[in-house]
Amino acid sequence: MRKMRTHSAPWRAAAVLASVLLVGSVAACGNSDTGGGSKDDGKITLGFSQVGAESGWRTANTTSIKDAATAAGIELKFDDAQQKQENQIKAIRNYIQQKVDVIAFSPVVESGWDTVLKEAKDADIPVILTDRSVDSADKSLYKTFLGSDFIKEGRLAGEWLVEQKKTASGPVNIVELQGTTGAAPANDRKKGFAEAIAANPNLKVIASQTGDFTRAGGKQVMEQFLKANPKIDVLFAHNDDMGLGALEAITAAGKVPGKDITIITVDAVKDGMQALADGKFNFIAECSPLLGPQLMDLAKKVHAGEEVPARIETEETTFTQEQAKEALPNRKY
Ligand code: GYE
Repeated sequence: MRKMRTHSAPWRAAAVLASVLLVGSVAACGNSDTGGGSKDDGKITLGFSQVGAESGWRTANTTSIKDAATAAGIELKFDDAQQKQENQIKAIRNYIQQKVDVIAFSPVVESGWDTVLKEAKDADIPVILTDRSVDSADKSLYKTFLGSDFIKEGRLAGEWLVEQKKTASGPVNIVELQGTTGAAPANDRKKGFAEAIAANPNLKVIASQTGDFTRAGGKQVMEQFLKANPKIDVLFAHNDDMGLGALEAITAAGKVPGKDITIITVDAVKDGMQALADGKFNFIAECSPLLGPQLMDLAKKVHAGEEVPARIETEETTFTQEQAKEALPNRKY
């Protein structure tokens, strides 16, 4: 800036004010170099806060996002929150401070996001929810939610069971391994499953507890279930990994998984599909982790100020043991 020739107090004040305004407007502009957002090369910067690395699904999801960012020429800032909401909030605040162009995240739990989402909105940074949603009443806090219909996944799991057990004359005892407490897929899969099995009063969930979506959690909780309940007919696990952990507990208890205990899971990652093809699992409702390409597409659109649908649902299917055998050779994750 050119130096002022006069040194009178009003001029100095005006000069200071002018430079403050100038700096302010440059900093507010998402395309400035100083902001750490988009560079002169025109690259979009996307700040992404991932839940963690708790499952095969999550690992595949992370790979999909990283690969898709590279392919789309988007600069990705990636943070692993280790299944902690406070870490995600910290990461989002960092992205706001760095003035990234777009923020995306997969909220570990559904509640408690309004404040930080409001901060992003006030900073004019569009937010995309991916994989899991939030329960905020104010839908203007984010641009779109890209992910699966978890209620439907739970329902499909339950409907399959209702069909299998339609001739059962006595009680069918079900144990349930829930996902992370407060997470959308845990809440919704539980709900969808419960709604579906209500069609047959013989089907009863006798125990339901969180295994945190991990193999270790699934194994440990299944051990407790087996100790406390002499007759378990069915296990519904909210993801493959917990089901895989539970297999160890079931075998150690001298029972045959897939025969003595019918096992239903969600996800259809490779290890889950292998267990299904091997006859250890009985049914999987698919949940696709390959959200990267769609996410990058959305990031470009919201950055350009284009309208995007408020909800984009992932397409998915279900697998029986026979279908798993067929699909396994071409399974990418
Ligand atoms: O099913 C589970 C993962 O949010 C859909 O999170 C995702 C779930 C997935 O840990 O394996």
